[in-house]
Amino acid sequence: MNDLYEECAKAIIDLDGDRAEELARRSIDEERPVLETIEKGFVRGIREVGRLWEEGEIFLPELVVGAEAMKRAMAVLEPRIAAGKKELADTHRVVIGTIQGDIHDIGKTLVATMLSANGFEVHDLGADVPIGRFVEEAIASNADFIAISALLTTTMPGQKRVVEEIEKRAMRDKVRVVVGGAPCSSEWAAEIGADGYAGDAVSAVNLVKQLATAS
Ligand code: B1M
Repeated sequence: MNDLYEECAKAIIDLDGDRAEELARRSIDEERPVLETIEKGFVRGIREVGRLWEEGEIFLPELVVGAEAMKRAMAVLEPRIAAGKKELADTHRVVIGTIQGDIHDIGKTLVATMLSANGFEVHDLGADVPIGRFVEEAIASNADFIAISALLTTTMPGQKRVVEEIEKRAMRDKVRVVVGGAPCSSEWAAEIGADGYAGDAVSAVNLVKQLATAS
């Protein structure tokens, strides 16, 4: 494992936001690939913090501080994800958010940044987004995709309710729903009638591109 990425992971595990931010800047100075720094460094760190919390080795306030350190690093790195050509934005708009009851927004924001960098017009509603808000924004922005993140098994059913809501409003032919987040899967997407599932930000871009081309 690359030493810098190891240090990035360690900064998060040490709950050290100053260090995380400093290492994020160093990775830019060293011209490291941004996504690689995020995935191989910081994401590994926050997942380890999650594991430590799950096993009772740290407490919730520490998990919160770890997430804050992670967000500081992401704030430095995300603007560096190269902006792509905007030609897809003329035809494809994506409404994205984390489902109601769920405040996990680090992964969702990375997916939103990647979609934007790949030319989609992205309407990011943030976290804890009510079911109806996804649909209202899709109507207002004339979006053809709704991307819904859920990190909790307890909030996943909200993704199904969004699908039901667009069916109820007779919008199913116009809007594709894609889902993601750690507890989701292709099987879950099929079960709730969504159009696809992506396990990470790169796959999310590929999925939306593939569905956009197929339409
Ligand atoms: Co929470 N949390 N958390 N948490 N937290 C998890 C999810 C958990 C797995 C930890 C654990 O037990 N090991 C667990 C869920 C268990 C379950 O449901 N089965 C959990 C829990 C239980 C909770 C609380 C209930 C704890 C409590 O209060 N008792 C609480 C819930 C709050 C709420 O939402 N109502 C809670 C709170 C928090 C913090 C606030 C402290 C913080 C979130 C801060 C924030 O996001 N602003 C936090 C964190 C940081 C985590 C872990 C450690 C890390 C999540 C993360 O940011 N990962 C997490 C453990 C884990 O995931 N291993 C955990 C990094 C991020 C880049 O990855 O989010 O997976 P990820 O996103 C990926 C992919 O999933 C995918 O692409 C992204 C980039 O590659 N993806 C999509 C995501 N969304 C997509 C949408 C798409 C496509 C792909 O659309 C098409």
